[in-house]
Amino acid sequence: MFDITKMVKIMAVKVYKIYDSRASETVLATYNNLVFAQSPSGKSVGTYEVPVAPEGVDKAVLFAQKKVIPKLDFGINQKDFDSELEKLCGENFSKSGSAVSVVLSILNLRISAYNKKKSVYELYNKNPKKEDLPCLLSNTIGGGLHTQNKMPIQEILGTSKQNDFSKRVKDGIQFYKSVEKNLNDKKIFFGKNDEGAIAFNGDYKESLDIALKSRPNNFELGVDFASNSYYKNGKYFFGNKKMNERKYLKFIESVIEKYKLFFVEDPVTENSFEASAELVDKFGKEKIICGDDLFVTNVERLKEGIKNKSANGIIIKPNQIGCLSKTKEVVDLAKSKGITPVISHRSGETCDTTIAQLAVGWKIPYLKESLMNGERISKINELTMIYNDLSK
Ligand code: 2PG
Ligand code: MG
Repeated sequence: MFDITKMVKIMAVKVYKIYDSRASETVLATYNNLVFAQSPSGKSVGTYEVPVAPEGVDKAVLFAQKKVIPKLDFGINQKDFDSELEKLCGENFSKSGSAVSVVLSILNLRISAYNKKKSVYELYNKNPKKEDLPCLLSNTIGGGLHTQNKMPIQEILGTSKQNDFSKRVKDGIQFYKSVEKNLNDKKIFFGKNDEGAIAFNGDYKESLDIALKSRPNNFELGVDFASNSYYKNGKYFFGNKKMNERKYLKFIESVIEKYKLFFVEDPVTENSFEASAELVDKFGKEKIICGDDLFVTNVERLKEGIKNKSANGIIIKPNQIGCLSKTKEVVDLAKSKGITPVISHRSGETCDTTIAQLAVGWKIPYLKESLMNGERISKINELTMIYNDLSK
């Protein structure tokens, strides 16, 4: 029999192939052209992440249109939605990939917010305060897989410790501009990389020296080593150095100390739970030793990290695990164990601002992003709007 409700739903929720900030194919989902969700993708990808689109974006979109959307109700309880979604998309979203599963998961949440006439963050945070706005970890000088230069460190990040969110944004921008000025003064040519971070052809020392010199007051430095990208067959190939794990750990410790890094992401490769624990043991009281490729927002890997005391920080990226409920489970577990969650953009981004909303909704203390380019600053602008609303 002709089912009118199903028909309406099919017409209302649509998915499209679109392009991200790197002009790579990704997915957009919309409900009546009123509610939107878009999916990002990474370049320095952990082995254990859910793949973006195993058979390409065209097939993923077709799969969503034919096999997934017609069977789903939208605007329902997020956990119920995500569990139905996973049944249709295959265990760990293996059939659909994360581009489709994440946009549909986000779309469900956004439809729930729309139906309740609320912002996404208000669905979770019943008593939001401007103190719930995150500190920013802003990628400012780039290397690694995101940049064509000789710097093995993927990201040099800065964070302002000021209480007021708007001052944190200003400090981050000041840091970026003062790096630009210091490079200009030295007549060093530079450009921008995948994430809008400054790209010049300095080695890691020149890059960290410039960062140290350009810091505003109340400002601290961090790095994402993304060490998977320079690890092969048991050795770390860092610039012109080739090191075994022991030697490499000593080297990392010296960099952390020399540059007073307060945030250190993926210093060791993705299966090195024990080596990472050594760094936590040494620095964990004052610094955040954070796992990204190590955990890939996966609750089982986080449990392994908790058992080994491998990290006191965890990067949170919904598309690594495929849906929002599984992401929230990881955030909740991390918080309950005193592990600091850091919600993060991907290097291939869109103007979707859901991670900014979730940062406030889930009370996540740090948001990792970059302050340049539309697809990045859109998250900061979303937080600025929330800040203004909560300041009234
Ligand atoms: C990272 C991210 C974001 P990508 O390694 O933390 O900066 O990069 O999205 O390429 O994995
Ligand atoms: Mg990383």
